[in-house]
Amino acid sequence: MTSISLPERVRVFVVGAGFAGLGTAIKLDEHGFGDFLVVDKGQSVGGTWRDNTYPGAACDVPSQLYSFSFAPNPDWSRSFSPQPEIQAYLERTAREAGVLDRFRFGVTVEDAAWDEEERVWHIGTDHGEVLADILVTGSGGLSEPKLPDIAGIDSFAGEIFHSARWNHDYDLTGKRVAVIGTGASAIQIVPEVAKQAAHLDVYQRTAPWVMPRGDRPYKAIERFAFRHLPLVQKAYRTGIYWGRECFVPGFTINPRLAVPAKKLALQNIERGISDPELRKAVTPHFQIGCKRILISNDYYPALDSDHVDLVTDGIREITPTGIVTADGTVREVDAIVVATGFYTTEQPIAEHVKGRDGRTLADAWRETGMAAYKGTTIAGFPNLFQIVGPNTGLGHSSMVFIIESQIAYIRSALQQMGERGIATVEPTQQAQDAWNDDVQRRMKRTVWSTGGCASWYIDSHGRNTTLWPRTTFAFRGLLRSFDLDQYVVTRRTATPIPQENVA
Ligand code: N01
Repeated sequence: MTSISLPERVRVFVVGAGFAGLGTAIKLDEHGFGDFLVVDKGQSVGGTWRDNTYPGAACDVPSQLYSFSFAPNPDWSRSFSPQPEIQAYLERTAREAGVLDRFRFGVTVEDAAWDEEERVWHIGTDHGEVLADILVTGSGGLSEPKLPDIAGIDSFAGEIFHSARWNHDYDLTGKRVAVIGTGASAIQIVPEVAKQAAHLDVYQRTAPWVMPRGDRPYKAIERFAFRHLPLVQKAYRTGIYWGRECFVPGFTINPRLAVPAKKLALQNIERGISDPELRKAVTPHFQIGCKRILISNDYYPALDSDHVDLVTDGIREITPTGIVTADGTVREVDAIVVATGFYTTEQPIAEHVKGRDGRTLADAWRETGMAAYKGTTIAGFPNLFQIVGPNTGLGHSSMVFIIESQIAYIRSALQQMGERGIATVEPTQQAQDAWNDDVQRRMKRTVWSTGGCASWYIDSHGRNTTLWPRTTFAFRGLLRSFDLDQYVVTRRTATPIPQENVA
């Protein structure tokens, strides 16, 4: 173990140094709450953008929306940013904000338990324990790779790795490669691997909808304007933001509004693929929007290449040398890229966070699935704030907008706690239930529920506990300031404050 020193106690402990943890640190610092610690098991800021380094990794949300509102990036080279640019942006933003002295990298949080008597979080890490009044988790909804439960997967003797744990030491040039999965990661990976591999098999379980990617390099004049005329960049961002919000009714109210998108996606198939059989095999059988809509100009042409095969028969097993499909066909390969996604509805961190009565978040969610108040705070877990918590995900716009809304809510909570001498806040069960009832009521008519697909948005109870079923500005409005009247609070003297006294 290297000698990383952690403070014994901090006011705010933040888990994760991605957009969520970094944004929290910057905003807390700016508002005078400098007594915080951010830890991350990785070696730098960046989170998912640090971990996903696969060839072709890029953002499918426009660059202009994929930055903090308070730290615009004039250096984007394209309208959709490649991963290295996003990572560089996050590293630079962290440096310039002057907060990195309170970050510790290479530190893994092992557990966190609320001590009701002392009213403090005991956070166990692989570098010792830290006490904190407030615990903020920014560990991400897409951080734990999910390996498929395929018979014999452990017996494969060639090279095998997950898309989020790319082995850059392994050269795919001239190899026989299999990619399992056809989600957002796979469709970025396939065209790049196809350029290198001698042969590529793409294992598709469900054909996704793939729209054209309106990506282009920024012109010199645009880049000049972004650097020297900040209002121009702001206007770009605002225009893109509102354009994207116009998609929301197509997801949440009437999927027929998405017909033009479907037409574009069908044209994308026709343009990219010449073989009628292959066109049929990649045409989805569910409503567009039910699963995340993907964007690519080179995925279909890659599939159409002579040395690339799309395999649609289910996988029966993996042997030491290849993959066997349900029809008994054996395809030998040197390497397998597993692009099968992440744990989303059963977040691994939930097993490690223990609330007031010693129950973990996973225990609290076992019966009902993930649930929180405003996607951020959870009954039974005082002074816990979860960024990108239940029902905060988006299909149409930037998660950075959601993250900033949650950070504003947390900051407002800290401010009110300080001003009113409050030691702990915890949402009432009633407030949490009412919030989730409303979310689930709205969810019923969305394309995610009615579109005829199985997706990672839906948990084992059949509930969509990942996505936000309204506009992002509605979310922001609801989290604008901390609504103390929906919380059980205790004063620093340990005497509960009657609700009528805190509103
Ligand atoms: O993962 P996924 P991902 N046998 O879960 C298939 C974000 N992201 O890493 O559709 C065979 O979407 C599975 O098949 P099916 C984005 O939010 C963002 O691609 O379930 N196949 C599917 O095809 C995205 O949604 C960017 O039938 C199996 C694939 O694996 C999220 O990350 C870029 C299987 C998994 O797709 C996750 O994307 C990339 C099995 N046993 C990703 N198990 C941005 O640009 C699963 N599959 C912002």
